[in-house]
Amino acid sequence: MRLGLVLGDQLSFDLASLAALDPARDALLMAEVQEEASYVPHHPLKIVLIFSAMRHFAQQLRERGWQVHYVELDARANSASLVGELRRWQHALGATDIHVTECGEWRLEQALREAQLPLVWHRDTRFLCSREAFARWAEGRKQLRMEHFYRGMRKRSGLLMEPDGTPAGGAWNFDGDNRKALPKQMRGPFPAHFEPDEITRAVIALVRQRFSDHYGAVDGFDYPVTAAEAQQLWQHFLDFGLAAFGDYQDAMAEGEPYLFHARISAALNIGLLDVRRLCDDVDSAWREGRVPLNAAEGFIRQLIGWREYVRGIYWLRMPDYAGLNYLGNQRGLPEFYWTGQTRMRCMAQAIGQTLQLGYAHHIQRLMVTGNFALLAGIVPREICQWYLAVYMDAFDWVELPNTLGMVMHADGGYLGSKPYCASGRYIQRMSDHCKACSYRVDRVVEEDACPFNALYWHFLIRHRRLLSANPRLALVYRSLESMAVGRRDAVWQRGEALLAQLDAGQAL
Ligand code: DLZ
Repeated sequence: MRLGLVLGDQLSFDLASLAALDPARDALLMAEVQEEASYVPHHPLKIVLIFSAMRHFAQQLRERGWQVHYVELDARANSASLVGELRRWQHALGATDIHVTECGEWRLEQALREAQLPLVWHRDTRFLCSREAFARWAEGRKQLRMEHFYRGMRKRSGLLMEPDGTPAGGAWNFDGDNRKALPKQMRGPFPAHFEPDEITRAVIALVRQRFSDHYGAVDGFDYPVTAAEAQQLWQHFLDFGLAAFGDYQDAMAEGEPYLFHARISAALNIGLLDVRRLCDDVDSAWREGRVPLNAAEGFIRQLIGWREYVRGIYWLRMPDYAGLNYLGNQRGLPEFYWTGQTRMRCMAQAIGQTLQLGYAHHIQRLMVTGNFALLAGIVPREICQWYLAVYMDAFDWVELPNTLGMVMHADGGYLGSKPYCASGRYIQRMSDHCKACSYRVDRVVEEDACPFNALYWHFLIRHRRLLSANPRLALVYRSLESMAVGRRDAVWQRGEALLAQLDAGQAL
């Protein structure tokens, strides 16, 4: 007989390895293992999501006639690793072949490939662009720009395209419309909430008992754990979120963790939703006049642009990519990333909601917690591990290029054409945090000045040699040059003092 492995982020009935097997003759293995749950200290909510969704999926596979060997974390013989479980079950069942679908993470795929098991590999067809197709696209190109990749994906898929082959609305990108601050009194739609059932409640008890040393709350779990529930979450977004998603996708507001964001990335990344169906739904919503084009285009760009592009880069460049540190950063991750205890209001809010919900949206990740790590010169590996641990949707293939490349510029601009460094002014423009902050965003060098301001200039000064020739930074380097020498020294000194505080283990 043959055995199929279904991983915790492969919970789709159309998984390629399932299609290759026969429920009448073959068996499946699913295993909750300590190694996967602790190679970084995953947020307890993320472990609940994965174990509960795995248990629900195993039940549904059995209902469809599959023989599923499901190993719970507490099972007596659990060997604590996926390789160990595969060995154990191959032996027990006398399996001749083990069918697996490409892993999301290089780490696990490497461990499986080195394990000397009779593996039969299948492509992960849940992505629109295979690893091979991306490598072909990348070959011979001087620069890999997301925008070029995205245009190709639009043409290939026909999404938001006119019959004559031009992009809908005459442009590929409506980003200019998508940077509005949230008007006062405006609130996002009420979030869709999924009450834990008996299976999820049992998993919550297990996680509470076994992972109490991981950062983050376990209470309040309300995520979808089946494809049907994930579909409800998606429909909720189509009905109430998508129309305003474009306009306010970069906005941040106190007490509004989700705003008009879909919150579907975790369900999508573990296989409960299908990217093609999501894109078709958004395309239809625009064609039927239910949502404006800037919202539809902004959303589809995230899915067939960024998401597929970062996965392509990951598989093209791993494992070397993970070790890059272009800016030579040496500072450890400040303790307040794990506690949220900082007087910087935007950071406290973004980290606080992350610890509470395992969620922050892309601008909080890029321009608040990410921007601070960039400006403060945090070792890329440390901040990457933090993102991988704390977010419900984080898997290495998506988190590493986003954090190491886009946030930290540690790949020297391979993925993004410039570092996304910004002062407190950006955060002030896009949020209401600064009004409630104990620092003053309109000051730079004083004791009570927003730390982002001096750190921004300090970053530009200390990396002048590497960054000043970048045409996208020409304007900021010109304003640095035009700063009076005395002022520049004061800004540098304030930056030095802030970094010294971090080095002394003090929160800002
Ligand atoms: C993230 C995760 C966790 C927490 N636990 C498990 C597990 O116990 N069993 C499993 O099959 N998968 C788990 N996962 C997802 C894997 O880490 C993921 O499949 C790999 O990172 C490869 O993409």
